[in-house]
Amino acid sequence: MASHPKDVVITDEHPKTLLLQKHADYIVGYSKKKEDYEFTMTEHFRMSGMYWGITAVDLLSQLERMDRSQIIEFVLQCQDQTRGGFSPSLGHDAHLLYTLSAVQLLVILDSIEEADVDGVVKFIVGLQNEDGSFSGDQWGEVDTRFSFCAVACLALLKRLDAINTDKAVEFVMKCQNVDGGFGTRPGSESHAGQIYCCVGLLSITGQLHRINGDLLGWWLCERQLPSGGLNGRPEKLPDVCYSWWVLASLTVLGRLHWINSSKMRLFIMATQDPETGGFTDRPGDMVDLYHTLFGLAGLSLLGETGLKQINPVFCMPQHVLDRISVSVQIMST
Ligand code: GRG
Repeated sequence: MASHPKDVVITDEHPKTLLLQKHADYIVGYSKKKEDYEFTMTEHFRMSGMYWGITAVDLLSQLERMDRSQIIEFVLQCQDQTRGGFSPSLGHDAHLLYTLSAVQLLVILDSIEEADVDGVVKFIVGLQNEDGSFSGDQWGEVDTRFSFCAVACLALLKRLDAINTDKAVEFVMKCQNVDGGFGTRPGSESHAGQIYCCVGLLSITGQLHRINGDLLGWWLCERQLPSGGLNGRPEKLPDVCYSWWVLASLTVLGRLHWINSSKMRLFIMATQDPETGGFTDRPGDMVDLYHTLFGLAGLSLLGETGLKQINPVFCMPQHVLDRISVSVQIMST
């Protein structure tokens, strides 16, 4: 029996150690099965799927197994020649979500100069609204996720001066709640994913002093359930992806040690599928690339042996950010 109504039970049957080679084989295999049902059904977010896979396989030190030139060619084909942004797949519309994934992929693969960088900057600049917020695309939806995507992209391209960063920060601050967390828009409920985006934006822009680290750190630690897993907001089930959104935020706040890391590690380990490789949201479910990246990335933050170090703001291997000399602010405690 779970000791909490919205929790899962971890048993001795679940994996306890990192099945590193299984995960590398799962990701490399996924990229080769282009006729599969699952591959076809993920076309509408393919660019992000590729970023999840490439980042994960680099954390596992097996990037050389991926077809680098094929990936670069795909990414470049997805840049909208008129708008400048990237679409998730050929024939889809450009969006900030996939523009960040595309820029991350090109930076990881050391080929950003092959893209129309001025076009990307123009696309992002055109999406900033008068109040400092960002729309995701031409259709206008506003979300703090898009603020993060815009600022993270420009930081990677070293073109942050192209937008009004003061206004971008002011908008994010308007999305902060009395519990210390952040939501999608002013007045929206705090959610760990949005918190990651807002904390990341404030880190990139050097504005972390605007956060009450103790209050937000407390809210984030409250996400840990008796199983060791984390949920994204109160009364919700744990999901391994929050081992990224929450642990990365705590890392930036300088409070990662506030979490019970041994229980966290066991929960993440239990979400591995020993047969197929890959990670699931919760023990026993189906694996996918999204949960595989965030399971591995969470373990990397916890210092797991055999994994490369991940950057807590950009969710990219740290060696890549060192290569391009992009650094982030971490709150001192
Ligand atoms: C570079 C890693 C990276 C990200 C780019 C898109 C983005 C920036 C961040 C997304 C942050 C976010 C909102 C994550 C949450 C994703 C998620 C599990 C949403 C599900 O929400 P609900 O309400 O799930 O369906 P819960 O867990 O609350 O039941």
